[in-house]
Amino acid sequence: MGKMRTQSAPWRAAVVLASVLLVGGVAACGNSDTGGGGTKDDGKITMGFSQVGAESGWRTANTISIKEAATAAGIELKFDDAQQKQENQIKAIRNYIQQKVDVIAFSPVVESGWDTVLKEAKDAGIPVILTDRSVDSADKSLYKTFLGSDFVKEGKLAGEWLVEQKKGASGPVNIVELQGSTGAAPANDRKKGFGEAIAANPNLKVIASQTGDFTRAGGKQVMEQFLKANKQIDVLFAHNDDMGLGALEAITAAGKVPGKDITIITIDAVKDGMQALADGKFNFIAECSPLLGPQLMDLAKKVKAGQEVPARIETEETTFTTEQAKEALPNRKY
Ligand code: GYE
Repeated sequence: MGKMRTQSAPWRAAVVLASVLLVGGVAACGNSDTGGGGTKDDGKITMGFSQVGAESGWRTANTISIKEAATAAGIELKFDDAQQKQENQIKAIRNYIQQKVDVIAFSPVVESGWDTVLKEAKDAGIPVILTDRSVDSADKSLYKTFLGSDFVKEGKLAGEWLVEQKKGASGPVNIVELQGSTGAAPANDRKKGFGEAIAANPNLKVIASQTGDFTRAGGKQVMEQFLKANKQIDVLFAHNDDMGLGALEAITAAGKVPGKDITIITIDAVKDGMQALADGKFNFIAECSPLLGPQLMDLAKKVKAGQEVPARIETEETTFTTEQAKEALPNRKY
């Protein structure tokens, strides 16, 4: 089916018609059902995907990756942007259940409160794949697999780098933290990992920690407050690049030099973040890859075919210093 994309329009119509007739014939023989929850038997997989929103550069790259990979895999994608609201995601998932899609995939905006709707999907026989973020449901049978990063590890890598940088510090090192969206797995986990790592040096103290909602505007606004309320800020740990980029504006406006007066550590490594790191405005980034599309489509095909998939698939990631960012930037795709 994937090859059809290269056909010209009249040809495409003819091929579609031919395949409808063909599939109709196969369906009449009653052997075209490959499992999954959908009742359609045209052989084509339909995926309903509920995205968090468009809050960051990471999210934009993730959405592009998913849409491109669906096209490449010949999977029909129904896509919904939840604008960072759980209620919108629940609504989208219920729509997908009603439409009897073959697979539902989503990136949960927050960790909690999914059991009811996931149970509805399960009862309808529609498999669910979690991508990017997980849920805290105790019942693991509510979803087939979770594809995404280890956020605790990302926070830990950020903290460990700081511990190493400040190992000679004799006095207190004042850290402010820009958290991701309240209740989101990457916000909870990055905070945890970072906190655990910096506990190695009692001089390192988080003096203020607040959500900036993973957005540039949020990062800027909260950093302004931090700067007003705290005389001495030595380090900023932002849970993503976008909040760090927003904070740069607040820091510069306050007459401080980012990357020098205040050490800045972020997570993601999207292009704008990597540029700031290469320019010496950021000092360290722990990578979080948004390019989950191809793996997700692969999993959807396996799940639909009734194959076993691992319960957890972790994204491979690295970290970047200024020197490493300079090297990596020219080939950075997103
Ligand atoms: O780090 C942030 C985005 O869930 C890993 O969400 C994702 C996070 C990412 O808004 O930039």
